[in-house]
Amino acid sequence: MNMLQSPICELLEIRYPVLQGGMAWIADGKLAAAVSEGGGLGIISAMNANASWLREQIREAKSRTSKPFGVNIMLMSPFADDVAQVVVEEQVPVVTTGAGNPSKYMSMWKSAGIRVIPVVASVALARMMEKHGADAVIAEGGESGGHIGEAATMPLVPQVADAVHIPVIAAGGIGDGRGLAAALMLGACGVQMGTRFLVAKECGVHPVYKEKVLKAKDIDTIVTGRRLGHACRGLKNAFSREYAKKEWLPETSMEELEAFGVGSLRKAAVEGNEKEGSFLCGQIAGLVTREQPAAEILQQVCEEAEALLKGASQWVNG
Ligand code: TUI
Repeated sequence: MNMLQSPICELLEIRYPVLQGGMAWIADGKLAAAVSEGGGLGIISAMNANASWLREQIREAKSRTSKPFGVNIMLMSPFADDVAQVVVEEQVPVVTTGAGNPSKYMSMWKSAGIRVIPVVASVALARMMEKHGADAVIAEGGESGGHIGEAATMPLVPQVADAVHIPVIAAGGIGDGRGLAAALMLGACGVQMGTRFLVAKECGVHPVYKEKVLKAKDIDTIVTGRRLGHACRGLKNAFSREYAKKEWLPETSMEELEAFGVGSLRKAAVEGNEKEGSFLCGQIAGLVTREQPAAEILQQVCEEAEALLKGASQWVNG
């Protein structure tokens, strides 16, 4: 049988060229192991947690799978230095980073034999990461959930692909085989999906969160946080609407805005608090309508992409 082939499959020792996004408060050792067992690359989100929580989750993943998995390090975390050390001690095969510039950790990770794949939201950072020895980059467009940059996926991916010689993985607005096939056409070697895996059976996020993503329509997300310099995309609800209203009022101080957001990710993912929670997810939520095992998601997305790519010659005459 024909199969999708991509340089990142060899680089990461995975069957399908699909990574699971590192979702704060959501992507734990259990989800990561399920995605890796299914043939993709599962990723544990180190988010704002401390070293001992991360170590526990890494061990949980190792107990559930012998396949490679990764850890996503959110560089704005107060524990970034600590968790950067834990991935070395635990010999995690792959590290992805987000929300910043990981240059200061690169040589430590590379000499530990870790494959390093920073998330970039610009060509400039992609170039810098290649120079620092990154094995690949994830070019993430503003259709993504969570913290986002300025460019959308469609223009970002080909520009990053032209700028670097290392493999590029596309992220943002990708949730099915069409998105994967399109990403390959844009010059990517694979994709990262968050929102689609958020509703995986093995994902332990609060059921209210899953339900909200499954019910979301195309224009149900909103971007907040631009004034503080960390734009974040999530579902429209009482929390995000209130934030959006407060955000640009002259009487709202930066401190007040910061304080308003504190704890909101946990309230959504752990408590399922519909009013006060921040339900981060991508614009592709409108396309995500069914809870499925992670392995089934991977197989379906890749089979769909294979069929589309095989049929693509229909557009060429002669
Ligand atoms: O990081 C993400 N998504 C996230 S992180 C997160 S937790 C959070 N909590 C509070 C405030 C903000 C976030 C929720 N979702 N995606 C990867 C990503 N990285 N998207 C965009 C970037 C990015 C943006 C600018 C990476 C680097 C960058 O510039 C770095 C520099 O210094 O040049």
